[in-house]
Amino acid sequence: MPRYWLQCFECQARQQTENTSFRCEKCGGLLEVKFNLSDRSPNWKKRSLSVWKYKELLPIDRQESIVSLGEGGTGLHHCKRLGKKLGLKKLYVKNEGENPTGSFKDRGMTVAVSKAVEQHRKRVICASTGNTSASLAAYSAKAGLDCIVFIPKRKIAPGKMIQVIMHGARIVEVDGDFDKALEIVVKLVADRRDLYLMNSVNPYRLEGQKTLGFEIHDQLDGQPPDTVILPVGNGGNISAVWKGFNELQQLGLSKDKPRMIGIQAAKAAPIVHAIRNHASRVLPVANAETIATAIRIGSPVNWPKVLRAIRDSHGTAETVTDIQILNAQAQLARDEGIFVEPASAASIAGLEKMVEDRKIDRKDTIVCVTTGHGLKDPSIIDRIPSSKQFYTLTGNNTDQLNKQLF
Ligand code: AN7
Repeated sequence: MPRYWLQCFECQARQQTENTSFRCEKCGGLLEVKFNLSDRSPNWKKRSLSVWKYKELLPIDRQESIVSLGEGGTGLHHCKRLGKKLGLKKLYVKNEGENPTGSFKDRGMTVAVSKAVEQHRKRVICASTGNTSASLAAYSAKAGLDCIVFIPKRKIAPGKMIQVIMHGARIVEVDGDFDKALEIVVKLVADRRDLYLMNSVNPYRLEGQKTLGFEIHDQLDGQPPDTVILPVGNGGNISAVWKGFNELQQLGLSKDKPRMIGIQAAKAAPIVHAIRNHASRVLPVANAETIATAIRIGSPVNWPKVLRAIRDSHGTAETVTDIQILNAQAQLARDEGIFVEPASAASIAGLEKMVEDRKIDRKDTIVCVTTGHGLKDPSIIDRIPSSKQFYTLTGNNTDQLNKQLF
């Protein structure tokens, strides 16, 4: 029996070959990596926290293939001050902005770029709302790969844009949104064997991202939390983290699994609509719009995986408005010293809304995943909720300043 293989998420067919679009050769469904978990008792205890700590459960065959910038091992911060305001004793933030390029994407990219190297690929491609392209550009630089990214014109946060440029990727600005960019990229890869697709339909990427679940479990001393709350765009991350918790259970390392809660921006919330309507499919939302450009996605490709993660875990999905996102972003920064980008603050905003609506048990252990660093998006500077922070010194009049300050 092999250590791992590719299998269809829908019809369970084991894949004989790997096609360029990462779709099932029988039914066209999404693929996932399956591991033979029966004869595995990994001894992880002595290793320090990182994505590659869990290498037995990552689909890379040769150590020499690994392309790493030191990803994973991010902080799980006990948020006592914010927790107190919300009446929650066990509120944690898993801060993925602490990764090398400032987002959770690095967990997936280290694995998928390693796979590209292992398969002797020379050229990688993705569509992106920003963080995927920033991460891919960096890992491609490290691996010496030709990197091409498709991004929606003028809708990328400046911090992400500078990363892509700095790491030397070639950039195609698409007149349209992320959904259009991905559509073009998927068409491109279908005809060309020399392009390796790096969006989250690439199942190897999600394997790296599942280590987010492993780490949370480790950092809570081998206990799964009751609830994990994440922002959702394409839905790769929530599905990957759920897969991680499932594998821990299958390995006998965890009895329980958390409920998975996905948060979307109110005007980009196709998953929330489907969950609310008990629908079997997710219908795309046209003209998705939000200040959280990272999750400005109307047609999430991983929707079948997201619906299953939320429903199997007895979780749910919620919307938040841009105002709620901006308020939560400032509150987390001011109460906890954690500065995250707007999309990430959606998880905090969603938690606050659910606490208010009494949809969260206050005794629960709750982990909010903040997916990207606040410095990614300085463009929101004029929309930070105001508090009195600026004072003026006129001439040398320190007496007057003293009166203002103290
Ligand atoms: C900060 O970079 O889709 O639900 O192209 O950057 O796994 O899509 C980014 C997504 C959440 C949503 N938070 O994750 C891209 C891209 C941040 C993000 C998400 C993204 P998925």
